Amino acid sequence: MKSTFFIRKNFLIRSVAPCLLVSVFILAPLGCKRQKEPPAAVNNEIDSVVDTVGTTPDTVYTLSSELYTADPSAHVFNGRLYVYPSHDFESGIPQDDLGSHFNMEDYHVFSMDSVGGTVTDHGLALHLDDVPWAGRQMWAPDAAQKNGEYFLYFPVKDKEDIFRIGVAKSNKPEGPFKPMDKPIEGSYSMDPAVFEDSDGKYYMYFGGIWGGQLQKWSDGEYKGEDKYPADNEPALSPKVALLADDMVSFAEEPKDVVILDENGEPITTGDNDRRFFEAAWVHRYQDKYYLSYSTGDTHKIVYATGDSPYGPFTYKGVILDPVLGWTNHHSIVKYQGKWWLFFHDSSMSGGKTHLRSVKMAELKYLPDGTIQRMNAYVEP
Ligand code: FUB
Repeated sequence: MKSTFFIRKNFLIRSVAPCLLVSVFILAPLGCKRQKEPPAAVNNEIDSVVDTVGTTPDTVYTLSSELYTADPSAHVFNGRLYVYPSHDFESGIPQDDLGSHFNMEDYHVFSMDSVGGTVTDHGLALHLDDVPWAGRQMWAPDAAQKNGEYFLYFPVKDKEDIFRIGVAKSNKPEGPFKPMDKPIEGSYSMDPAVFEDSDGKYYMYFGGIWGGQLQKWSDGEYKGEDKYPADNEPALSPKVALLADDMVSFAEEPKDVVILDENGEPITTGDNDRRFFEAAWVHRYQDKYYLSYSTGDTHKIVYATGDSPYGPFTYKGVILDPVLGWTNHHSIVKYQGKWWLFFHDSSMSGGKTHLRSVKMAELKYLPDGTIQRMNAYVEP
């Protein structure tokens, strides 16, 4: 059934109890209560009107009841499922359109050896204070492994308040990670996602608009001011760069990842329901590359497919309808024979946008390779 609802833009900020540094807890299907109909209208500003047609997942698992976490990047290393999230906490910074309220300072890594089993929080993996060039706001990370070494990629603002992408290394997937003393040369903006192709090449996708600062860059240079293409022009694209053998530098200048509509035309700036906002993720299914991303101010996770890791990618549809909270950010991984969507929402904090919780649910493909649209909205 198709229904229409309004998305809330602002949420109240309150303090929360301090989080435990290291804990082990059971992966509880906390989110597996049946989804209720979203409210017909909510308080605060009305931000957009969204059609919800997604199917409710059978089971939604919440990974931690101890920490607020977000932006989950999931990978299978040595047969175990590892999740690299942001670590939300209450810093008291008021909410704004630049995401200043996402004032995170460290990362924890989660892991599990079965879906529905015990989730281990491996404790502090990296702290802002350990990164010599970092200023503030440790946002959505990702990880990769090569030749027994593990790499944590993290966006953080430098001391001039410009987002850069850093790398930290460990000989264990859970860390702790030791950061390089400079960000990746030529990196900018945020939300790095590293994709390992079947030929052993690694690509980093990155970028995000508004608080993600992508609109402040052109031709790889920081311009300082916001510059968006006109509504009828091609939207700003996520970026992709091949990683060098050392995994801590780019082997090439970052390129635009072009996203096309069904007519082969680039998706435009004014197409808020489909244009790229942040949270690029790439995975492979059968013989296609799937680029998925958040539409930001229309709060969806959508996807496009292509024949090369560089694209172009053609828009296909919605993966995840808006969740409770402003942001929507995800990853997709195959584990123990099934595909899983990792995402977050603000249900554990009662709807506070900057205090989110990581969840996972099975992702299903239809026979033609399209992804079954999901709705995991829960009321606060
Ligand atoms: O968590 C901080 C930022 O919010 C992420 O980098 C974005 O993708 C959004 O989820």
